[in-house]
Amino acid sequence: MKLNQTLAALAGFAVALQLASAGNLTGKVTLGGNAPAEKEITPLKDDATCGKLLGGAVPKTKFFVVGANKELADVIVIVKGLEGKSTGAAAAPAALDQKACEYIPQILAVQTGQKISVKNSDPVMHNVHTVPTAAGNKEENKGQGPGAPDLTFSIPAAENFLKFKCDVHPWMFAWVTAVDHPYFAVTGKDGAFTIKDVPPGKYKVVALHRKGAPTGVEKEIEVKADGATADFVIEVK
Ligand SMILES: [Cu+2]
Repeated sequence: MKLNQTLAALAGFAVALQLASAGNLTGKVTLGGNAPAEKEITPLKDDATCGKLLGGAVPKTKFFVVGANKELADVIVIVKGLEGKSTGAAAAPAALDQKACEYIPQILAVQTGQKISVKNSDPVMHNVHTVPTAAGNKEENKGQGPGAPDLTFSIPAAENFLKFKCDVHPWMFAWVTAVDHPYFAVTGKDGAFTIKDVPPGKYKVVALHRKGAPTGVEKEIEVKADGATADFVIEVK
């Protein structure tokens, strides 16, 4: 075996070893306290074109998506201390849709540099206007008429809850968190999350909710080959 082949084989072996010892971080996020009642989005309901797309549904804010046992969706859980390991440039694009004049989903997390494909499913004009606050991320504003091709965005620098809005419909928002590595997840309606293949080690993990404390709730964990668990409670102010 030539030296290059030997080195390649060794490198492959090292990757396999690392993956073999990496573990999944799983857990559940619940809400502490009672969420305030969601508000009806009256301008959407009353809008001549968008209102018709609702099919009679009453549009409401979705600030707290809470289950019967306080399971909290739309919480972004991030392992800290792994910055600089983004594989976003090679990752599959994330998707945002504009449907019945709302963003779906309204809470999204991506890697830095990952493509975000934004669709317009409506027979109306939208514009996708990003309003970043972190250095290194620039404001963009692109119109998207009915049937127009998907728009592509990407966020170069890590930022929590970067606002995507539509200037035509002032109630339309999505909040996109960009993380500088792949070790994060967004909780589902069951409040659960899984972060796969975290390299073994001790970490701080933060759970962020858009209406919670900006610094989130932190826990210290140790990931071993059989993984780790961490549950969080997000308190309502
Ligand atoms: Cu719009």
